[in-house]
Amino acid sequence: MTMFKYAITRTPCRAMIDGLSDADLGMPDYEKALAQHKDYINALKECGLEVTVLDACEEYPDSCFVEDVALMTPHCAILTNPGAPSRRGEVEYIEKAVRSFYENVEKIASPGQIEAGDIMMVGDHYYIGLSERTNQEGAEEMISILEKYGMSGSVVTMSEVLHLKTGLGYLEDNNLLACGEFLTKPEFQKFNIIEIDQSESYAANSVWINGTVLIPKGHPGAVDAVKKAGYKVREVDVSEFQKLDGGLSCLSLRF
Ligand code: CIR
Repeated sequence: MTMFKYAITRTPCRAMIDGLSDADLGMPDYEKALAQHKDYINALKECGLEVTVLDACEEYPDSCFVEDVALMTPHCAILTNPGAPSRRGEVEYIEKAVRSFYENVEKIASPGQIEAGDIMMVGDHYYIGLSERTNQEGAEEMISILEKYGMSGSVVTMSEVLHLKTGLGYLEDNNLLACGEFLTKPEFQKFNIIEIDQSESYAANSVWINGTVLIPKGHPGAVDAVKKAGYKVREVDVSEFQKLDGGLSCLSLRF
């Protein structure tokens, strides 16, 4: 089973209030977001991770969502090429931190576009969602890099949510949190699917870290289901990030 040692996060910038969003939940409160981000870091530490906290980057409103700009595997790191034009420049700001942990660093190049929120790791296999942010070329480039290092990847079609992991969360031990269109996808039927009701869809983006599952606060059905499956649960309030379509996984790189 995968065990994670490290996490990289980035302090939200004041400009986050201008981040990309389709959520229609109002504008985030910056001070509240900062406090929530601190608690998120505490939760990562409680799971045994050594956390690197990068400085806020005012130039890029969405830069706290570090998950999208790199994929960290046990064998190499891959810098992505985000499909959102306003986020492309975030990659160069994460590169130094990524290189400080990895000798092998690869890059996705245009016309390939990919955001790692669209990538779900299951052991040595990586599911890649084709979304508005991730195209076929980006997925193919990613798969050929993964194969070069002895791993594998496959594409998943999707249409309902922003990123693949907006609707899916792998909890190890063959357990998969899923919501909406992902419940019936043939490629996921081999997993023990833990269904997240549409009314709690935001909790499908929960994160397994070394035996504990981080779940966004305010989703009692998800908490019950995950506890019933045998996991320890740590709730984290990330309401201000939800306003920007960002979930728990998006706020860190874990490896
Ligand atoms: C965006 O639209 O790119 C950000 N506002 C939210 C990114 C969320 N990231 C993720 O789901 N992996």
